[in-house]
Amino acid sequence: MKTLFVNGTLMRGLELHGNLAGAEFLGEFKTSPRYRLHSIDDIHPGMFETEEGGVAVTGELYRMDEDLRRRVEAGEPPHLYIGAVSLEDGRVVDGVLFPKAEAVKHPDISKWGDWRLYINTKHQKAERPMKHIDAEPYEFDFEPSRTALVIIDMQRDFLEPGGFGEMLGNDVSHLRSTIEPTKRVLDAARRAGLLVIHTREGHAAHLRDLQENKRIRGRGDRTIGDMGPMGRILVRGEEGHDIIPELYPQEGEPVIDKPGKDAFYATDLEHILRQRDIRYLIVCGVTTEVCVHTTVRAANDRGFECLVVADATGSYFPEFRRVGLDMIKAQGGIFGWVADSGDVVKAL
Ligand code: C5J
Repeated sequence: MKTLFVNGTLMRGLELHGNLAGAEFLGEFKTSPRYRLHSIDDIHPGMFETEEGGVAVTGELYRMDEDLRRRVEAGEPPHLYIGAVSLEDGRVVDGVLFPKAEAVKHPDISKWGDWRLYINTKHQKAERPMKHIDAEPYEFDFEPSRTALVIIDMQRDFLEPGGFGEMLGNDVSHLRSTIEPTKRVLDAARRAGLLVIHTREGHAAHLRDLQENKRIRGRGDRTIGDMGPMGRILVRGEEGHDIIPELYPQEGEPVIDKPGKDAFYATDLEHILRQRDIRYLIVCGVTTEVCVHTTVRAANDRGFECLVVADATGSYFPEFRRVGLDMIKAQGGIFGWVADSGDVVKAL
């Protein structure tokens, strides 16, 4: 089933909506005020996204099956831009918009007769070209607008000299070599407008979200919640728990605080991805065989197509990194794809 937003209200039952016959009316909705109505005396309202100003556009939401949606779209004018549209209730849906450039060329869109705006969850191939990354076991095809970069646990305690990881006797240089490639992928993703998500492994200060098995595992002198070299170990808000400065999240980039290895477990990661209709994940981070692997496996079972960036993931045990990557791409990509950062950046 697809959800479709029809620009303009109170049109139900009118001839204008003939091709919506059979769709289920869900109610009236408004866009967040970032759109400008483009119309001649508001008789034929269309809209395009604006940088500033703009208004909330009211419309009706319909649910329909794939066949009906195809029929509705077949009846629409060509050259419509498909892009993300924000609704007032916080959802972002993909939409068919009147492109600004076209709006300038065609000040009178009434030449298209009973033109109207649809916002729906369908993606028009011509307007959303697939991109390709040279990857293993074979080319990774993805739609940039449905792709998120997920950077796993690039936290000070894991990566920095003097942190918890090093305190346990690990050689952090194996993880630090991933910083530069990850930064290049991050910069490219930001430039390409991808959704960027960061995760951090850790627990609330009260530790009520810390499973006992995790707390006692390893039988070390110090464990999660105890004082470590950079504050309480793996506790949110402590210095060591935070993301390294080189890859620090920008405003608006979700940071997922996860109590487990799997970034989907006890977090709103899946909700955030579904809300943006994300289907493809480009994954960087540490450590390859623990949080990266666990998250990629969980994502794969949820239907996401995952590509792990080989030189942007690391382990304290280089052998585990190598085998971890082999396991992802084995058997025709049983968990996903593997590519180098250079190829990812080139494609983005
Ligand atoms: C992560 C860990 N992030 N190795 N954690 O992999 O405990």
